[in-house]
Amino acid sequence: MEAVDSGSDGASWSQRRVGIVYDERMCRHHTPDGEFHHENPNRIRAIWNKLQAAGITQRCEVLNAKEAEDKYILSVHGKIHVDLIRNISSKQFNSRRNRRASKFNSIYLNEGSSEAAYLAAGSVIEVAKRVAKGELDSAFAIVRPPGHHAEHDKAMGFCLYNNVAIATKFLLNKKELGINRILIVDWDVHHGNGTQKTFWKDPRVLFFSVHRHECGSFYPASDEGDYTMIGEGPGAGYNINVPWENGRCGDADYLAVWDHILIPVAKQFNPDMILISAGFDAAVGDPLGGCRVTPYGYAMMLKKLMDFARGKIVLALEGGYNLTSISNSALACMEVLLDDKIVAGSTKADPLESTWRVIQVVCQELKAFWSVLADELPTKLTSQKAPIAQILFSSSDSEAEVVEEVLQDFILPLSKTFSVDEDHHESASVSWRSDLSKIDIWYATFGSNMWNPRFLCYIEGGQVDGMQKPCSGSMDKSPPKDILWKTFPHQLFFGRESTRTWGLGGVAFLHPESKNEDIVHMCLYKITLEQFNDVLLQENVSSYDMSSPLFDLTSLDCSKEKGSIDLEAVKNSQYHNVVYLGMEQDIPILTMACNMSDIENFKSGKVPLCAPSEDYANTLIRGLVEGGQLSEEKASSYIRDAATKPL
Ligand code: X5A
Ligand code: ZN
Repeated sequence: MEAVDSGSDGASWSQRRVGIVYDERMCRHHTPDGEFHHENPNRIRAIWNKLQAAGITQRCEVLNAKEAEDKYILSVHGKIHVDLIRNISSKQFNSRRNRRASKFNSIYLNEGSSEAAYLAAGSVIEVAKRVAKGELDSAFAIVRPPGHHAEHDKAMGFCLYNNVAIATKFLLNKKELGINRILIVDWDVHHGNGTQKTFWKDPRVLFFSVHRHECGSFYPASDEGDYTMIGEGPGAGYNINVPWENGRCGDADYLAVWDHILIPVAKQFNPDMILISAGFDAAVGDPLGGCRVTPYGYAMMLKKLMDFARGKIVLALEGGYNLTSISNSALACMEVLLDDKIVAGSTKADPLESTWRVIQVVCQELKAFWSVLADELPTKLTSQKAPIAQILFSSSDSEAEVVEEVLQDFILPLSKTFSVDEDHHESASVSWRSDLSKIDIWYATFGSNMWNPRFLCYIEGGQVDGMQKPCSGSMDKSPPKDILWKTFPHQLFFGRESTRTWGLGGVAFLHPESKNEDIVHMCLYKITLEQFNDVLLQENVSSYDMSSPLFDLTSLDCSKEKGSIDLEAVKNSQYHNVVYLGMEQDIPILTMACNMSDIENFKSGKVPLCAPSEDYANTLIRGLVEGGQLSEEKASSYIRDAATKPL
């Protein structure tokens, strides 16, 4: 576990106004007989205590819980249901309570239940209102009983009133708040059936739920949670279910769903506010969930949502039954809201195979409503077999490489994520793509990318002959606008013993400094600076999250001036040094090389020079031949020379 500092400078206004609501009265809802129940008062106590011990509550605006007014509850629930919940706790109901509770599915009731239910709903309303008004930037409501299973006239699944649905209706009905589009993200491990029903035909509310489904056998065990349930009438397309086929899902699976479904759709939907049904029962260690999300995973999921609605986010607790897991997860989320730091603790790098399948069917189902989902997922992703972890820790990898890849996957992305300038927080993370998409550059390649089909994987995604794993592709999948070849006075050489993409054998490197006697053949692709960023990320096998670009206009100027620029965010990777090679048709030529200290490491033998594997060499030769640059024979000797010439 490693903490990564935000890098935000203390001088700027770094203190975000984050609200938090907790009230001991919500602990008075418990089983009438004192029997153990997973949904018990210690859940919110544990979270509250953890946040206090971590110094979080002291930095937040702590609000007292408020009971919701009936009129707000009635916007979601029927009168009969409200009457029942209101009266269930009074003395004369004593004997009837158990009978009443037993009529519901997974519900218990005692004399404290009504008050707790009103406080839970009222607390979410209260913080949502303050965030909507801008009195708070964001907030977390530590409430129970949970809400997302509760339907119009039905308590179920430990839920009495649907807290999040009630607060959502409240915001929409208070026109003066100016909240017209709300995104509800339900990451509780169970399907949010009650919330789905409430907004089934309502296009003002985009309901997104990711949950264990298992063909409708996991609680609440119906086909309502299936991906085919997309809403109806004007609400068609505004209900998105991501149904896991099994448990075992972890950070990589959730983040893949975020990257390929939720975040693109959120961009298109452009919510005025986000409410999160924040159950933590998908957390690793949960007794009911069976999933493996870590605090780091929750932090990343939340962080990615902060780019929308100007950060107006309200989290409301739903499920989550391992006291330690929910406390640590909640803490990680609070740290994201406070924008200060994040803790890397994830170990699984790749989504399950079934996850790609689910992502694909969801996109299929909804692409007619959300054009951003229409892009085909790279087909190879859907048949992905080899988890990165296997390759990561295979015996052929040097220890340094393992350490470096772990660094790239878990530490580096964070340090970058949190160095976004406070004042430019929203604009920087949302608009860099469209800015950089207007600028063309030549990306000069000297390795396997000289073979066009291989380079296209970086744009379109996928995998070609010889590659051990598929690429994710660029966000903008338009092909290069032009391709041309040039030679430059730099040395090509081969180093390292193996790589993730090509397996055993050295890969191509470029000496960053030019020397007259050297010559390297390069294939230049005219792509946008936005695409170049996506290529950079893939070249450097990092899971840096791109909330800001790796290489922006300032970097471009800097590289022109200095000849090259070393990228901090991917500094432990192999092609971190962007080298400027001059202009061509008024467009800058950029390539990716190592830096001089890497050259020293190669010279000293600290990192081995190593001839390319046959497969890899053949890919380069193929590129040179198909590109019309060299005959097969000349190409082979060109590669052979490069592999044997000393540095
Ligand atoms: C809110 C929540 C779970 C109900 C499970 C019933 N409910 N077996 O997590
Ligand atoms: Zn749940």
